[in-house]
Amino acid sequence: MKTFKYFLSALFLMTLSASSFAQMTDHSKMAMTKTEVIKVSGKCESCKARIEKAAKVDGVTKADWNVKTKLLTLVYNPSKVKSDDIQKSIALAGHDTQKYKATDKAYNSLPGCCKYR
Ligand SMILES: [Cu+2]
Repeated sequence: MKTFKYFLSALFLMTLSASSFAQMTDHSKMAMTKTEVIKVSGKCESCKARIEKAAKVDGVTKADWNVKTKLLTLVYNPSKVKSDDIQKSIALAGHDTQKYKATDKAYNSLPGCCKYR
C-alpha cells in the first residue's frame, strides 16, 4: 500500500511538472513575432525613412520598406500591436497602405518630391 502511495505522489508530481512546462510553452508563444508584408504607397528614400519611422510603433521590431516594390516588411509582436494599428500610423504620416488611406491633409503635408498620387 505504501508503494502505491509513492507511485501516486510521483504521478502527481509528474502531472504538475507537465502543466508548468505547458505554461512555459504558452509564455514563449506570447513573445513570438509575426512577419507580414504590406503594400505602402511612396516614392523615394525620404518616403522610406518616413514610412519606417511611422511603422515602428510599440511592439514592432522591424520595418523595412522597399522603394522599388513598395512593399513594407513588418516584424511585430501580435499580442502587443495589430497590423491595423501599424497601418493607421503609416496613413497618419501621409502614406496609403492596403487598408488605410492617408487623409488629404496628411498627404498634402508631404514634401513635393514625395507626392505619389
Ligand atoms: Cu519621398
